[in-house]
Amino acid sequence: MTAPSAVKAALTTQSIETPSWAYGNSGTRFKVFAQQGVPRTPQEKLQDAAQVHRYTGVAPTVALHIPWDTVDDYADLAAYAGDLGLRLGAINANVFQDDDYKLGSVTHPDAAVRRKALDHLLTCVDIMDATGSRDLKLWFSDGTNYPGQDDIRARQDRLAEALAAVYERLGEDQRMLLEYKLFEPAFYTTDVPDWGTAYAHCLKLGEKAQVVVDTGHHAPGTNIEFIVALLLREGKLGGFDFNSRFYADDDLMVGAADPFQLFRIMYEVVRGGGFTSEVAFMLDQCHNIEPKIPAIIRSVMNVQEATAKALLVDRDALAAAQSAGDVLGANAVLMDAFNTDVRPLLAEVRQEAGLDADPMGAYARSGWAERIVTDRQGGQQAGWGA
Ligand code: LRH
Ligand code: MN
Ligand code: MN
Repeated sequence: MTAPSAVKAALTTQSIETPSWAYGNSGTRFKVFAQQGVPRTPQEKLQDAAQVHRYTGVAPTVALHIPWDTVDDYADLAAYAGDLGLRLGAINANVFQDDDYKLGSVTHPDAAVRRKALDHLLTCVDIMDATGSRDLKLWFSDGTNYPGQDDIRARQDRLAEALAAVYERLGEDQRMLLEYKLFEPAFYTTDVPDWGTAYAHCLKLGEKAQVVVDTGHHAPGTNIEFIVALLLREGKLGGFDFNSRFYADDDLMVGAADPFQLFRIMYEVVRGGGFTSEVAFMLDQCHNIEPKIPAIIRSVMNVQEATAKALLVDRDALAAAQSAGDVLGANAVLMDAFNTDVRPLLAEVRQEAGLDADPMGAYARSGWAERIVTDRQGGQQAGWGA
């Protein structure tokens, strides 16, 4: 096993970005269940995010979604975040919630709609300039529902054109992260359905274009850790949208459905040298039926637990077993780390950082949940069906 002190030191360098939309009400196409005390403004979402950071110590940045988090002055919002001990993180563009986008956004057959979508993406880069955000996260719902509906190849050409225009606009220290998703809302073709498509576009664009892996965006059974290993090898893994799923894009708490998969992913991150600020560890989740702030705290802890286990893997012993062709021995090295209870180690890491050993309990005792129920009447929806 790797020495606990080295694991602890590495853990203190990890940060996990929480998404503004996870703090608001959300649901499925069938029903959005309103919860009491949810934020009414982007500022109140930041207040809640500050609670997550306060009790975990590792969630200092918050991703915004535009236009869900529209404000008049983004520099002001960044300053507000700063006062709360936070920074604004990735800017998520939204070109999927306007009637004009029925047949697509940047791949739409009508040039006027494509222009409107591109203008939004460029506005998002303006916002990044104001907030100091490094990353623009691009996910396109674009695709078709019926064979023959549109020209698959032409849509790739339109996509490439828009991506190139956004890439040109990026500043020196800014990046664009291209997110793929197999299906939904398009059910026949999706224009960026998989890592290969995202990778091909990013490769052409250049170093500032990177692929983002949303763990809920694959076909069931896909070996996500393989994708992670490959993208890291190619220097093209920009980050993660973490969540977990049983069926499709369920957006459940990361590590809830399959903690072993999360461990396998984090092991490839550690193995591939991706445990750096170059790989953004972001959550992309919705808490439809559970209280939101504790769910996000739990999610952050789940990522930390998987990371701690991945760091514990005895890589020398693993390499020795692998080169000796010792199949069972190699597997045992990995499983030993996965089966280690890392909760005491993480409790120590927290205490050494001056935090409560038990973030869930500390938050529950803080009274914040009761306070927001009293203070915030008429909470806002996260974005879906708003
Ligand atoms: C698409 C997606 C993408 C969006 C978010 C709200 O399914 O994962 O990241 O920005 O959901
Ligand atoms: Mn996502
Ligand atoms: Mn998704």
